[in-house]
Amino acid sequence: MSVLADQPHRLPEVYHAAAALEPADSEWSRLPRLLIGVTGAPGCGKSTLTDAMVRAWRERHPARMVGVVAVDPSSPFSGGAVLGDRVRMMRHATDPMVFVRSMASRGHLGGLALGVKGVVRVLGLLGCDVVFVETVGVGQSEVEVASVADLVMIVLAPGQGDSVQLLKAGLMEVGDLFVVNKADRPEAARLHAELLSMLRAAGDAGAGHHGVPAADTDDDYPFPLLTRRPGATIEPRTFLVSAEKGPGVAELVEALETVGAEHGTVWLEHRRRMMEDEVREAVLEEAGNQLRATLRGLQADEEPVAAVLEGTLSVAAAAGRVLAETCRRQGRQGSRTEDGERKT
Ligand SMILES: Nc1nc2c(ncn2[C@@H]2O[C@H](COP(=O)(O)OP(=O)(O)OP(=O)(O)O)[C@@H](O)[C@H]2O)c(=O)[nH]1
Ligand SMILES: [Mg+2]
Repeated sequence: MSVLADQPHRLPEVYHAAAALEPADSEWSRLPRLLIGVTGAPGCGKSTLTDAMVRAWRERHPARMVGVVAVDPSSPFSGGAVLGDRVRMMRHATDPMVFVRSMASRGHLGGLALGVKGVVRVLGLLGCDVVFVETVGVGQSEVEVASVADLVMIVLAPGQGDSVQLLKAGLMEVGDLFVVNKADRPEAARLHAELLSMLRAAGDAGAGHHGVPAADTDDDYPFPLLTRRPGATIEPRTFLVSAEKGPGVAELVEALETVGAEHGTVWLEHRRRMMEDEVREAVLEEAGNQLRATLRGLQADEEPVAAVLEGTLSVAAAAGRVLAETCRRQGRQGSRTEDGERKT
């Protein structure tokens, strides 16, 4: 308790330690009940759709809180989206049951995934029932969004390249819910039909072969097997909606709710694994920071660098000494902290 009270800056450490020590009753199980990643090409309507889903969710459950994490790409090409997102989300600005948090990223989630996880957890602790994480689908981000969400929603819209390109981008493996948006446009129905037949064909080809890499497909077959990302829990489903005009949104939200109710327990297991990964990442990062701090203090004429230069110590042995020195310093620091805690 004293760490929490006296050293608030150490809160993240306390968080990680609690997750590692008490997995049966810790924060990973208090994450939002539904954690949905929303991704897709720039301009396909992710923000408009998220906004519509938030509204529909609030109407269904007036007493439940909703969170939105909008990962804003800071790329000059889509920089304008930042303001657009904020303006659209302003609709919920006066709704005390909706929390919106924007985060900047340079084109993809990358190292930001850790930050997104943290924000999602805080939203869960605040009591958000459902959290939507919106990321622009460029390159790897749709794969990365799967590492922070239970369900990955891929948004498509007519006029954004054909669906064959979609397959090449590897989206098929990642998506759980494929939403063709802008249904009010005439080309949307064709895109939806195409997508459906591709999913069916890929599913037929892949039946009984889940997990087989796409490279194992029959060369004559135009579509790769429908392999799924690790952790995928449902068979992919498609939807045709108009985020702006409304049709289809209620059905989509209904499906989210049904899937959430059916898969909640499976997701808990998935979340536990995500949390374990997070602890591992955090430990490695912290160890790296401490080792770098030790290295910064080393001069070229000091041990063990000098010994390596003189040829009396191997590089590997020098690395071992730096590690030992780091542990020694940490030990000293640790005992000081404990003394401090005992005194309080
Ligand atoms: N016709 C039509 N236009 C839509 C629909 N949904 C969104 N749009 C329009 O599509 C444009 C992009 O919408 P956004 O919601 O900003 O798309 P986004 O995917 O969040 O865009 P980025 O965040 O920049 O990647 C806007 O001009 C919207 O008004 C729809 O259902 N029908
Ligand atoms: Mg957007």
